[in-house]
This record gives sequence, structure tokens and C-alpha cells, in this order.
Amino acid sequence: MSAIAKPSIREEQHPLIRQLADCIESNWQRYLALEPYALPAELGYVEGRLEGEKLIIENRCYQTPQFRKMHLELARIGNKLDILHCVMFPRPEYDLPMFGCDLVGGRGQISAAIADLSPVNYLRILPDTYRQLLAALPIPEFKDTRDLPAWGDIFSNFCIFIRPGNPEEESQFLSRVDQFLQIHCSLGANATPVSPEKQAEIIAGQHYYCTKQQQNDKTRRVLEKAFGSDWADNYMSSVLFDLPT
Ligand code: BLA
Repeated sequence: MSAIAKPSIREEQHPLIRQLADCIESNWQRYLALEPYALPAELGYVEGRLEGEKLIIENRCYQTPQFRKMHLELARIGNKLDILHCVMFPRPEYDLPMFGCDLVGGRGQISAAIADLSPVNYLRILPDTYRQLLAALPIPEFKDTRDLPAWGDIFSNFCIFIRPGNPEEESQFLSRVDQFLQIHCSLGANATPVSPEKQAEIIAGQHYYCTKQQQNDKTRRVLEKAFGSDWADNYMSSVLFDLPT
């Protein structure tokens, strides 16, 4: 039996979102021993309203020995806006970067596709093994690369942030994220714990990452409009980017 439940709102979403959701889950299942992760009560599946359109949020969340929380969220606003959000939070005992990915689209077009393995050490550089494996990947070429916002200093040199222009670019993005996940899940599954001093550094780095992600006004605005600002604050700080303890 698969650990991952079906069906899902992805069947109605943009094909790149559906393919990426499937890709994420198949890498998780292939490399990692998944256990359920309980999100705060009532936040697994949520419905609200934004400008008369129904907003549906579907969350799936797991944990493993090396990852405290692996969160895949799919959201849909009427047939206006489709969103995929995914973050893998390593346990601070392991020197692993944060995998993060966001796809935002509407009316048949993805406007933002972003994926990264983001470093969390003081120098904000990826561990050597990651840098070597990532540097050896084929270099994708996208016509429309987008500029990161001011809070985006958390991302690595390998971050991609694009507006895919055609199906070939969509599939290049998909295979790049697949490569990130293969590297990350296989290295993650074999990671061994670090010293307590190093753990303190990693906790601080994960804090910094979450604090910056919480500054994304574009995410906040969508959630605020549908559910109000208290709900949006709580959701961003307890579900999307909760701080490690
Ligand atoms: C951008 N995120 C956006 C945008 C929207 C959302 C509407 C603007 C799209 C555009 O400019 O074309 C909305 N994203 C959401 C909502 C959720 C979501 C509502 O995930 C959840 C319910 N965001 C992440 C993660 C990353 C991320 C994990 O959640 C990266 C690893 C990045 N999203 C990200 C960035 C932008 C963005 C960098 C562009 C922000 C900007 O240009 O100001």
C-alpha cells in the first residue's frame, strides 16, 4: 500500500503542478521512510473565499528520521490561481539544506516557478557534496528568468526562478527539480548527526530562512484576502514556515 493518499486537487490543476506534485511524492517514496506528520488541527484541508471564488488548500505532510517535516501544499482559487508549495525541513541534527519550491499560475500559464536547495550554515554556502553534485548537472536555459525579491538572500546560486515560456521549458524545470530531489533525498537518507555546536548554527540558519520566507507579501496577500490577517499570520508561521525548536 502506498503511504500517500489519493485522489487530490492536482487532477484539476495546471499540468506542471500535477506533474511536480507526483514527482515530489515519488522521490519521497523512493528514498525515504515516510511517517505521517500531524499539522495543527483543522489545517489539513481548508476552504475559504477570495473575491467570490472558492479557495481550496490541500496539505500533505510527512516526517522521516532526517526530516522533521516534509510539506506539500496544493491550493486552487476558483479556476483563477493554482499553487504548489513544498518545503522539506531537515532535523537540525543533520547538516542538510532546505529544499523549497513554489509554483504559481493561472489561466493556463505558470507565472512563477522557483526551486532551490538553500544553505543554512553561517556562511550560507551548500555542503561540498551538494555543490559538487549540483555543479555537475546539465545547465538549463530559460528565456525569462525573474529577479528575486529583497528577502531572497536565503537562496543558493543554484536557485531557479523563472516564468516558463513553453512546454519545453516546463519540462526542463520539472527535470531540474527532479534532479534536486534525487540528490537531496539520497544524501538526506544517508546523513549522520553533527556536533551540538554545529546544530546551534543550523537552527539559527533555519530560523533565518523561515523569517525571510514569512516576509513574502504575495503569499500573505492571497491568504489574507481569503481568510483574514490573523488566520494568514498563523498559517504562515505555524504551517508554511514554522520555526525549528
Ligand atoms: C511568489 N507566491 C508568489 C506569488 C503568489 C504566491 C501569488 C506571486 C506570483 C508571481 O509573481 O507571478 C502565493 N505561494 C503563494 C501562496 C502559497 C504559496 C498563497 O506557496 C501558499 C498557500 N514561496 C514558497 C517557497 C518558496 C517561495 C517554499 O512558499 C521558495 C522556495 C518563493 N514565491 C516565492 C518567491 C516569489 C513567490 C521568491 C516571488 C516573490 C516576489 O516576486 O516578490
